[in-house]
Amino acid sequence: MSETILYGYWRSSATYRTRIALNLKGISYRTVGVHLLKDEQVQPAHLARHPSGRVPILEIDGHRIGQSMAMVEYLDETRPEPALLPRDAVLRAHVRDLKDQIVADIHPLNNTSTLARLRGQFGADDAAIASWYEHWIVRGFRVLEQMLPAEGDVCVGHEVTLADIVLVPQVANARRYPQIDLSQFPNVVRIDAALKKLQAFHDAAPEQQPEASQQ
Ligand SMILES: N[C@@H](CCC(=O)N[C@@H](CS)C(=O)NCC(=O)O)C(=O)O
Repeated sequence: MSETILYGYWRSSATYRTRIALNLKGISYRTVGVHLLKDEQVQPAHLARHPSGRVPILEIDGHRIGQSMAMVEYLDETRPEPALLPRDAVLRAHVRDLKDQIVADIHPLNNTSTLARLRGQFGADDAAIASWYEHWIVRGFRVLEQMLPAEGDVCVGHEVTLADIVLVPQVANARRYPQIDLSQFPNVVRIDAALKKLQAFHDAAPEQQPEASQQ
């Protein structure tokens, strides 16, 4: 069987999603670092892997996949246990609804290249960037807070799903901006704390990656 390789950046939340899914599925893999602060994602060596110019890229079963959610769904389709989507169609839709609140509606607005464009094209300084970042986190987390259950350790039902895989990395991103008061989102904070106790989530955390100690 071919080696599984995750091309990513230790602090990237999209890479963090894929690490969680690989761990949940019990797949061993090797990481190849693509340093975002050195713009390695847009260098020819990385573009040759995938034209997106982003991380992560996953090499698995002899294929390369871009987009963290395409990776996670591929893993779920080819390694069905533990399932990352409920059987019930309504619950599946709810999981995808929650997942896209983050993947589609929050994350791209606060991505590194979006923030760089705000600086480069519109002269945004650090304060303006922080305010922009906070705006989209707070708006998105207000939605999540209302959609999440008032009790329990996961986003939907009793099992870990795609929604949990994207929630924890997004909360980690939010915590990088200390002015964002997460106490206004008690359901988000409770579920994040519970999930991070699971081995697959713990081992995938940025601070557990070897690069974290090299900073
Ligand atoms: N929708 C993509 C997002 C990938 C993405 O934007 N990754 C970020 C790091 S979290 C990145 O590569 N940023 C570098 C850039 O935007 O140039 C996915 O889920 O994989």
